[in-house]
Amino acid sequence: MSALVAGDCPLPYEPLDDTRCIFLDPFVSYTWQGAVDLCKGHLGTLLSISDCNTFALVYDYIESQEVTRGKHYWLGATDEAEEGVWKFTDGSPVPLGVPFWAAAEPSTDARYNCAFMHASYYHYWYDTTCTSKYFPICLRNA
Ligand SMILES: [Ca+2]
Repeated sequence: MSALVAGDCPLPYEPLDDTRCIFLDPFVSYTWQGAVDLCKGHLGTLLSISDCNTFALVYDYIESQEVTRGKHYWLGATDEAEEGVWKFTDGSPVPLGVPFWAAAEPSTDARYNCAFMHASYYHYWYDTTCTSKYFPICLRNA
């Protein structure tokens, strides 16, 4: 299978790999639910990462442009339904530990139920309040 090229992904998405498209908005920040809804509106899902390869691709995408660097991005991961049980918005389990989460993350703080990629710590994952406002990354299939 050949890699997707520009035009294979519906705007505002761009190719991420052979099958997936990515849309990152580095200009408007949202609450976690706001970011979930934004991605749904674009027929995608808020960033879901379940393997190292996808983490690396998204990392490289963020670092590839000056305007997208140095910002916190939401993951579509929450433990709102059950404290300590992290799930993506499609109900699939969120991987724990290295190389995804920062050391000692996620916290055991019951106020912190949404996960984001930390701008100044190699985009490692942290949990925080879902009403924080960070930037959205949506994924969808081409
Ligand atoms: Ca929590």
